Amino acid sequence: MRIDIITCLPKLLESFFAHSILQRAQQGGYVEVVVHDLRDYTADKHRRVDDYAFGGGAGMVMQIEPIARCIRALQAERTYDEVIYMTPDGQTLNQQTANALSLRQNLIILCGHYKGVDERVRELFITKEISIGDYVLSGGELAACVLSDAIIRLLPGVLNDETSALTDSFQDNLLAPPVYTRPAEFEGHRVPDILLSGHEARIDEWRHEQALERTRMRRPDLL
Ligand code: 6GU
Repeated sequence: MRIDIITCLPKLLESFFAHSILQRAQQGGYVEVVVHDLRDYTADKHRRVDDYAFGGGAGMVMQIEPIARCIRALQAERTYDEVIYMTPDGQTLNQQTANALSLRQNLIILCGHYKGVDERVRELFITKEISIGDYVLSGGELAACVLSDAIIRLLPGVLNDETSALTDSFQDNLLAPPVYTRPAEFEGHRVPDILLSGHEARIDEWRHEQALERTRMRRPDLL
């Protein structure tokens, strides 16, 4: 998989992808993440990417030309399955969307800023608009990191234990069950006996019950 991210804040994204699982996923060849500085695609000598809104009103709008130039340069090199725009008025991200996108080959992610992009960008280039929740961030960069992380960790081979993404919260619309590690007792608080019993089938059953119970208590909307 290849993910191209278009942003006015490339350094912010580069530092995110230079760590942990995301770094290993790239080093292992499971994903190639390429960050593009939108300012490299301006014709303007001041490298401006935004301008005042037609009709007035507060806030700057991201211009179409640099975005068009960047997306077209990428599309001349390869075919993209989706051109995603990160925006609070997009479809709210969930595990199902992350699963579907993890099966794609090439993705472009455009990070919005200021008052958003010129509407014609959406009409001409964007195939999918994604939000990460009902609150407003100052830019789409953090949202692009969230989306990329959710996708990349699903790629086969990226996680050490291949089954671990399958037992995530949300993967079967249930929250994850509680987990424990050593010591078996901490200041009188013991790990549930069943987990020390060695009965694999009963442990699986216990975990499923706990996941159901936790979902019922915390997120009944998922059931
Ligand atoms: Cl994708 N962008 C911004 N700026 N704010 C958000 C968001 C995206 N998702 C939730 N809030």
